[in-house]
Amino acid sequence: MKLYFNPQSRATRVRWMLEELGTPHELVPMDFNKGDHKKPEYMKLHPMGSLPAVEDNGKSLFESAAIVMHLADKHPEKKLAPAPGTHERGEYYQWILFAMVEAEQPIVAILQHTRFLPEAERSAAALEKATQRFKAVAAAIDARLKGREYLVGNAFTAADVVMGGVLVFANRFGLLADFPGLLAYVGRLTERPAAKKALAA
Ligand SMILES: N[C@@H](CCC(=O)N[C@@H](CS)C(=O)NCC(=O)O)C(=O)O
Repeated sequence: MKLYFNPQSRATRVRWMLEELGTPHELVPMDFNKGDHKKPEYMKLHPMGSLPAVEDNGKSLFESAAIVMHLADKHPEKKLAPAPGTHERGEYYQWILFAMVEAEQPIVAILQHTRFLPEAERSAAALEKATQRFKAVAAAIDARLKGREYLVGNAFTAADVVMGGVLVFANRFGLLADFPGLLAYVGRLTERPAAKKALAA
């Protein structure tokens, strides 16, 4: 399997999953500065020209969480996804979508309005809104993790890879400082050998 990869991108969560599974893979380096991700060849794999995408036997997939979930299903023997149709499977979808839709969005907005956007385009109001939203989302994840080590069924699953990918990114910018439970969770996840390998800069 080929993973189109940049260490400063969401491709790291797919790499983490591949490492958890022990799936042999090739990292195809993508240089954002050179615009590798917008070259016609790559745009055939990803219609938005974003990372990550994977390619295997002439077939490709994009969207980081979709790739992670697909990999978990391809290897049921690794038990990184609850069985389809069970309540735990529902919770697994719930937390993966919560990570992608509810958690990642305010994190990106906070970073845009503090670092990434040119100063003239930053908005104090948008920053405040995203900050309040992130606090509520972080509190919800924190509450879920009270008395449990992982998000679903008290075993490590691909939901932790997706949520971990999002929270590790947030933590890099100090956004988890008020949430000791989330810091402990991120600490547990990043101690895993697969995470160490995948998240190393
Ligand atoms: N929802 C997508 C987001 C993909 C995305 O925005 N990737 C960033 C890097 S983390 C990117 O490639 N940005 C450059 C661009 O889209 O032009 C996913 O999770 O795969």
